[in-house]
Amino acid sequence: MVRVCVIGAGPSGTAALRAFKSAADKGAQIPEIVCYEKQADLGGLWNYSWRTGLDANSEPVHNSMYRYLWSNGPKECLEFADYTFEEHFGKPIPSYPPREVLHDYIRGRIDKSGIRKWIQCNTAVRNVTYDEATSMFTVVTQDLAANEQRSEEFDYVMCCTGHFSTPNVPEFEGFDKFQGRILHAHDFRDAVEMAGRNILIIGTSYSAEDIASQCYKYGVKSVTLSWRTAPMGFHWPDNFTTVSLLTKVVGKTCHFKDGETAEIDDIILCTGYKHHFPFIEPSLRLETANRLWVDSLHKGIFWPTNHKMMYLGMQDQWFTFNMFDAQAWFARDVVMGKIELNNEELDKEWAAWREREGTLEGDEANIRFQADMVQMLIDQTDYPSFNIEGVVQEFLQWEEHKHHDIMAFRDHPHKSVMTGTVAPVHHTKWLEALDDSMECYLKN
Ligand code: FAD
Ligand code: NA7
Repeated sequence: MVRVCVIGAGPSGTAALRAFKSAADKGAQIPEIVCYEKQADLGGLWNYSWRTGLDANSEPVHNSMYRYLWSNGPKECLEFADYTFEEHFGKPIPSYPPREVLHDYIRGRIDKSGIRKWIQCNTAVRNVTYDEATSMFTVVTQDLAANEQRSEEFDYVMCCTGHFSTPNVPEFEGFDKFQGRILHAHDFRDAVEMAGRNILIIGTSYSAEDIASQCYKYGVKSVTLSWRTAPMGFHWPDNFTTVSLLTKVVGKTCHFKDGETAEIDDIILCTGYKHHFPFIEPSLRLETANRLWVDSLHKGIFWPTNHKMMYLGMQDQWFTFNMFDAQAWFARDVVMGKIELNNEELDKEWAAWREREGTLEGDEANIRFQADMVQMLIDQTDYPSFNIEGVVQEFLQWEEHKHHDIMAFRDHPHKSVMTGTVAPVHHTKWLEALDDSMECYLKN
């Protein structure tokens, strides 16, 4: 029997499992699926851990999410087309759920389809190699509870281990003598500890924007935002200052490229993450920057010289859960022989997407690029078709709300293209909602 190894049970890995189960539900003969997950539960980054550094099994902590994290985009833009929020929660819910609510939603789809049994938790993949002679992969795993290594053979491997977990940590002059705390966003957990402090944030993307907002919500004294390429361009509260790139630190004084200075207690490096797959043999290992059209991968999924090696969810992300689904359904159909891939055409197609990526200017063009990628994939599978242009419109409204008031965009309701429902307005404004438990969020 054909065997498929799925590495990681986050949103991408569980999308792969769901894709195969959906084919089985329609009567297809599916391969044997084995999913290895190093954490104790599924959900990937949405499976919160208070830990930083190493976990209880001495593995690097995967989690990069923080305690009071609420969705940074409307839930209507990530909704599964085959399992809506309304189906899961039994009623419409507001548009920007906290972490715990989204984790529950991810788990709900897997539990409903009865495929948790395919996931082996507490099992870390250590090594993946491919043998040209047998056309098989050997996957070496470590059972972290029993502390035992095992080796198994597979016909296909889907790497779904995410790429927002291994931090990119630059060093600036004087860091070794800084008289405060320096941490990367990956290790940021509780905004309450920043109450009353003067913080410096380096970076201008999602982590910078959201951690700065979190710290404001929980009582930070001041926020200094340092940019390298361009500032974020939002209307920040009065205790925020935007400065150029950090050049050096002397004691607690931070110096910036354009001559500004600031007295800082804590420095938070929101400087992004690395695609890091040390367990994949070098000849099949994805190396790419965080971008919309990643290096090498045909269709954004398949290793160019060996299509049996697949990567899901490796793009920079506007679309998330339903994009992973689109990739998973497509990858499934390649495994099951429903879609054939032609190398020559794929090389040309890859180059055309890369060229288009190079011409993108502004958020709308970026969102539309990823929307077209999702459309290209779902057009060829039986993933429930959904109104992708409708999702783009929700994204554009979200952008407008953010630029109008960065501290209030989460108070707006959005419309689901899956159900047609406009979300209810949450009972408490985001800035005042300090209890982010699922129980509190779901209260009418
Ligand atoms: P992950 O969620 O990272 O899951 C990968 C899984 O692989 C993990 O469970 C991990 O334990 C497992 N794994 C890793 N290595 C191994 C190994 N060697 N062996 C076995 N298992 C392994 N997206 C949104 O849509 N909305 C948001 O609001 C949002 N907020 C975010 C906030 C932060 C701080 C970050 C970092 C990301 C956020 N994202 C958000 C994007 C996020 O990447 C996706 O939502 C999603 O979690 C990606 O799913 P994934 O399965 O590809 O990767
Ligand atoms: P991103 O989106 O990859 O952004 C990384 C940021 O880090 C970006 O603003 C970079 O600036 C900046 N960066 C990287 N290296 C440096 C150095 N050396 N100096 C200064 N600035 C630097 O990562 P995020 O963590 O924000 O977001 C990842 C996910 O987490 C995302 O999907 C969210 O949903 C949450 P640049 O523009 O390149 O100058």
